[in-house]
Amino acid sequence: GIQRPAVLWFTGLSGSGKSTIANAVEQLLFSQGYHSYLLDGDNVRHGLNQDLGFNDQDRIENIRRIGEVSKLFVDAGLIVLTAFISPFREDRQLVRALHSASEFIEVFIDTPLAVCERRDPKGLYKKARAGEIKHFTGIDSAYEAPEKAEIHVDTASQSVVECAEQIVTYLKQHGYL
Ligand code: GGZ
Repeated sequence: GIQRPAVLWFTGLSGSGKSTIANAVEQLLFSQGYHSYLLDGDNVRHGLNQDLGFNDQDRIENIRRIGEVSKLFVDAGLIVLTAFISPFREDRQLVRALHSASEFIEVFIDTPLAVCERRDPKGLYKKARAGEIKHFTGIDSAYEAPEKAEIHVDTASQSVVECAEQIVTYLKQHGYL
């Protein structure tokens, strides 16, 4: 169908569900005939940004490059989804400023640290607690939660599919779809 291009900029802790929910949104969009593209760790941190790690400077550069790439994909006419922790408010603000106002939709995947740590799907929190991983977000590196995200997703009260539907509903109500 006809779509107004934009970026859905997911932010949240490791294990919060960003990638899972972004994938579910992509499936909904695809099944309704819309064209989207998902940028995540698999296709960005392993390629374009493989020179970057997790200290503050590298995270800042990671987000800066992803912001620029998201702009290119929006210019190409797509609904772009990005699934990165993007822990620093200032960096998200810089990406927002790169896009025109209605093109940038911040999506806060609000899952408390305690829940992410209990899930610990890759065992990374355990390693971070043991000091085997340094600068881990939420443990010894900051996560600055958004104060005015366009979409606030409460993962405790909704299933993955309901979270995805909340986001697609927002896009429809605001004239993107
Ligand atoms: C946070 C880390 C770290 C550290 C490796 N801190 O749960 P995951 O595994 O799949 O998602 C995390 C991912 C975070 O990369 P991002 O590019 O999203 O981060 S940022 O936006 O801050 O640049 C986690 C893994 O990489 N990982 N080390 N120290 N997450």
